[in-house]
Amino acid sequence: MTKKPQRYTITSALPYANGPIHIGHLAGVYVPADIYARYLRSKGEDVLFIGGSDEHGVPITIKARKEGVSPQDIVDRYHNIIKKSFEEFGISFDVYSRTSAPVHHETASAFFKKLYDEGKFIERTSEQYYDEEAHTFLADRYITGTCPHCGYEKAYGDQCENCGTSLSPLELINPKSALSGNVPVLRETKHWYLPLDQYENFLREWILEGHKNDWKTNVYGQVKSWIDQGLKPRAVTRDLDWGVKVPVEGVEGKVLYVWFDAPIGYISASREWSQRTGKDWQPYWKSTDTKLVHFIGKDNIVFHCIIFPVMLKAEGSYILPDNVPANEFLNLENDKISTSRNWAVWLHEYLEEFPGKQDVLRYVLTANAPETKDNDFTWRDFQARNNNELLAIFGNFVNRTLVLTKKYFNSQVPPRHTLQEIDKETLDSLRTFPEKIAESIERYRFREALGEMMNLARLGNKYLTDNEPWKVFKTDPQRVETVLNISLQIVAALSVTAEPFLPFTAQKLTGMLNIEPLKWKDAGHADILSAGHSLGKPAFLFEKIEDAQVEAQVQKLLDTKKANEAAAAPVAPQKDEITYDDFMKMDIRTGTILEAEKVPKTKKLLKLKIDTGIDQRTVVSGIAEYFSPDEIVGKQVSILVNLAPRKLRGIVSQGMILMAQDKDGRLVFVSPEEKTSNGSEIK
Ligand code: B3M
Ligand code: ZN
Repeated sequence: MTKKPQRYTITSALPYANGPIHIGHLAGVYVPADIYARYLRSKGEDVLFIGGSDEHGVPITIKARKEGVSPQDIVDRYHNIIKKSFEEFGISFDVYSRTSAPVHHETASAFFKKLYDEGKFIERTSEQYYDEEAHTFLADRYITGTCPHCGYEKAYGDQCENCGTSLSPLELINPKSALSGNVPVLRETKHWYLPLDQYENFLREWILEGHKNDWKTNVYGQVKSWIDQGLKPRAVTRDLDWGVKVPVEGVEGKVLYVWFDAPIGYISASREWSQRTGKDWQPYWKSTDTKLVHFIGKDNIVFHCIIFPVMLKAEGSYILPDNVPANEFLNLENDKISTSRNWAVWLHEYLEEFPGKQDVLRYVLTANAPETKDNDFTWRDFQARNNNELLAIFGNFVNRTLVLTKKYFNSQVPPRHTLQEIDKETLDSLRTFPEKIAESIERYRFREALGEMMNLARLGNKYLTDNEPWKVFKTDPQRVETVLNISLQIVAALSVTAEPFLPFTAQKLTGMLNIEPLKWKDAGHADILSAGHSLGKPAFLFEKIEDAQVEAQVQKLLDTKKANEAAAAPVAPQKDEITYDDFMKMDIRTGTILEAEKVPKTKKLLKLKIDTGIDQRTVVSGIAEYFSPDEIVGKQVSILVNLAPRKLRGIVSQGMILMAQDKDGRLVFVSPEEKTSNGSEIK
C-alpha cells in the first residue's frame, strides 16, 4: 500500500472452539495482533480488530460424539472459555464473533451462492470413502490411516500431524473410519471445487511480484512453493451435517468446507459489529484505501494467502490483504505444544496460578515471539524476564521516580531548571523513541519494538542512577527538581509506548501519574507533565517471581510427561500359560484389614492384621507409599491365604493382599464391589 490508509481491518485467526487456548495461540497470533491494533488506535487511526470462534469442522463433531453431546454444546462451552481468556488478557477486539451465529451462516451462504451462480466453481463427481455402518461419507478427520510420507499410523484424512504434510483421504494407507473403526468403501459423491489453478497468474503477480519485499520471508517462501508445485482445484464442500448448508436447491447433507466458511467469518463478524455500532462495515472490506492485515500462525498460511484471496478475487467486490504476518510456532520447554498430550500452558490455568500477571505473560511471549523461527517458552526464562527486566528495569525506574517525587516534593511534578549536558542528551534520546518503536511495529517486528520500549525504561533507569538525586538533595534540591522532572517525563512516555504491549501496566501508570491516557504523538515531546501537576499514589508494577513458583510449574510439566509416557507404554505382555488346576491351587479369600502400621525403617512396608474369616493373621504388604495406615483400616480386600509364610524384616507374613498396579506403578486394591462376609472364596 503506497498511499496512507484511511482505515485498518485487522483479523486474527479464529480459534477452533474445541478446546481452551494456550500460550502458543497467544504468542503466535493474538498478542501481536493486539499490539498492532492498540498502537494504531493510539495513533488515532480508524481500526476494526476482528476475532471470533471457528465452530465448524470435523474435530468438533468428533469431540461431541465422544462426549455424547451436540456439536453446539461443545462450541458453546469453548467459545465462552476462549472469549473470556481473551478478555482477561486484554486482547482488544472490536468484535468477537462466532461461526455458528446466524449472521455468519447468512454471510457465508450468500458468498458461496454468488460464486455458484456466477459459475466460479467446478462441479465434480468423485469416489470418496464411505462408512457403511455409520451411513456416512468420511470427510477429513473422520478417516485415519498410515501417512504415505512418514509412516505415522494415526494420520488424518486431511493432514499428518507427525510430518505436517497435508493429505487427502485417498492417499492414506490402510484407511479406517474414525466412527466405526471399519474399513471404508468408495462411493461416488458430487462436490464443488474452487479452481485455484485458474488464479495462478493473479497470485504470481499479486504476491510473488507485488509483495516480494514487504511480506515476511517465511510467508513468501511458503506461498511461492505452493504456487511452484502447481495449484489444483480444491473442494469447498463436504458430506457432513455440521456446518453451513450448501445453498443449492435439491442438495442435502452437504455443508461448506470449514476452511471455506471460516475466513468469511471475518466478514460476518464485521457485519455483526456494524449491526451493533451502527457503523458501515463495507469500507473496511471494500475500499481500496483500507489496509487489511491477517494475523495467523504458519499452519494457516496457504488458506490466508492463496485460498481466501482467490475466494475474494472470485467474488470481485473485496480488497485483498496488504500483509499476512504469520508467525512460526512456540514450543514449551523444548517440546512441541500439544493439546492431546496436554503439553501446554493453558491461559485459564495461568491466570489461576499467576493472578493479575497478564502483562508478564504478554511481555515474555513478545520478547520471545516466534517471529522468524520456532521459539521456546521456558519457565526459567519467564522468571528471569520478569525479575531481571520488568521488575529490575521498568518497575524499579518507575517506582524510584514516583517514590522520590513523593518524598521530596509531596508528589507534585517539580519544575526543570538549567539543563546539563546529560539532561539534554536524555531528552533528545527520549524524543526518538516513539518513532523507533512505531517503525518496528509497522514492520511487524514486535519483539524489536518491545526491546526499544524497554530501552526507554533503561534510559530512565540509567539517568536516575547516574544522577543520584538521593545523594544530591541535601546540597542541591534544585538539581533534584530537574532530574525528577525529566524522569517523570520518561515515565509518562512509557505510559504511552508500553500500552500496546503491557496494557494493564500502562493503565496503572496513568493512574499513578494521575493523567488521562495519552496518544502516541504525545509520547515524544518531553513536556507531558507540567510542573505543579499532582501525581497519584506510587505502587509496585511488578512483583518478584520466586523459584518455588516456577519449580511448581516445571514439576507440573514433568508430571504430564510421566503420565504421557505411562499412557504410551505398552501393558506388560501375557505370562506363560497355566492349567485350570494350577489356578485352583490358589486359595483367595475376602478379608478385612483390622489394624495397620508402618514397619519401622522401611519406606514401602505396612504390617497389617487381617480377618480372613478363617483366622486373624499378620500380612506384610508393600503398599506404604500409596496408602497411610489410617485410611485402609476397615477396608475389605482380597487375600491369597495359602501362600507359604515369608519373613520380611523379622515379621512373618502369612499371605498376600491382591493389588492392581498400573503402568505408572500406582496401586489400587482389588476389593469386592460390595461387602461380603470375610472368608468368601474368590475363584
Ligand atoms: N480455526 C485453524 C487454526 O486454529 C482455524 C483458523 C481459521 S482462520 C479463518 O489453526
Ligand atoms: Zn506423515
